[in-house]
Amino acid sequence: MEKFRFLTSGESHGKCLNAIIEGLPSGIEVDIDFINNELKRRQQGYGRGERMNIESDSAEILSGVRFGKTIGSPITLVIKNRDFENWQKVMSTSPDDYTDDKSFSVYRPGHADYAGSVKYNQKDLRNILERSSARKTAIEVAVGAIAKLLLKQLNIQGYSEVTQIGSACCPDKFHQEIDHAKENGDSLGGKFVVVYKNLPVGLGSYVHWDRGIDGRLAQAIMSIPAVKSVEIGTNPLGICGSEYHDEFSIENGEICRLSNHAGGIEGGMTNGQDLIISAVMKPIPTMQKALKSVDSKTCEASEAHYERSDVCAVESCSVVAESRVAWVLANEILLKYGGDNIEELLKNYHK
Ligand code: EPS
Repeated sequence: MEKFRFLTSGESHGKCLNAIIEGLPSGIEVDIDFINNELKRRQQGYGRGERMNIESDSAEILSGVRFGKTIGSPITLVIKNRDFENWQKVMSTSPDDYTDDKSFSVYRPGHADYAGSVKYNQKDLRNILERSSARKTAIEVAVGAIAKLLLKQLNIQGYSEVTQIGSACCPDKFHQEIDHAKENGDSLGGKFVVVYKNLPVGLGSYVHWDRGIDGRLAQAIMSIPAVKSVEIGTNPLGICGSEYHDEFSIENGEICRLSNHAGGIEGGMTNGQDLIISAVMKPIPTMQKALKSVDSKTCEASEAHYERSDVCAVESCSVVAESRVAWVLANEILLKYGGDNIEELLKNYHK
């Protein structure tokens, strides 16, 4: 069920990225500096490629906000791709501008190239790369920033942290690990954790499979490009039940827990503890080191296509995941408490 919904559009080297959001209450304060700071956070992180020196993402709000507050109508967001200036001909929408400059036909293992080209019957793999690129996560973070602004009104806030890069589990070693991969023309993945605090009890439900908030969160994070696994709370493998499950106690008349292995979710519902989700990102599939591949035009063996890319983007990915969790939480809050305006939502929430 969706209350808060949106669509995005835009290609990596196209003119811009766009979003239309619908279903947010009126009266939410929209702080454009906060949105742009989130965009800046997503662009940071050691191991990002040259593209990040070209882009300096900022969002423009085209509708749905007046004098700094939502007015209940659909919100339109746009982020311009600065790099478009260098790709105008290549990304033109007009048949008169046809060029095969920047076209490629050798699949990159691990990317969407192969399945995407079969599915959409495209000979030029550029047509697959452009939308499958993680560039689109920029506009998703702008949408997430607005969801975060709604959550902030309820004093719900989150953060994320990178916990592993390649084989290094200690931040002191992260840069070294990335430098090493870069020297070898290779790429690296890693792991991160997202935490949200001060959630109410009972977001999501156990009554039907598609209403569990754990499933919804897993879908939202798993579909970030390159994410391969999502985990909620402590990985329970090898831990017996008596050690894993979070025992209850009473302190000053309040029901408390002695641990939080469940990561704040039991039976598909938030239980009032901190929400803790971690995810693993695979190494980026575009890399200088030549992987074995096939040229889709000649059907002959070839080295995989390479173009400018990042060496490691785990830090960015963690910011994207924070945003996606914010969408899911905002939707669940609106489903549970309702409200067409912020006053109504706050009244229902604090009842
Ligand atoms: C990406 C390839 C690189 C990344 C890009 C994702 O872009 P380019 O091909 O232009 O060098 O920098 O990420 C972004 C542009 C971004 O804003 O995060 C890919 O193929 O997924």
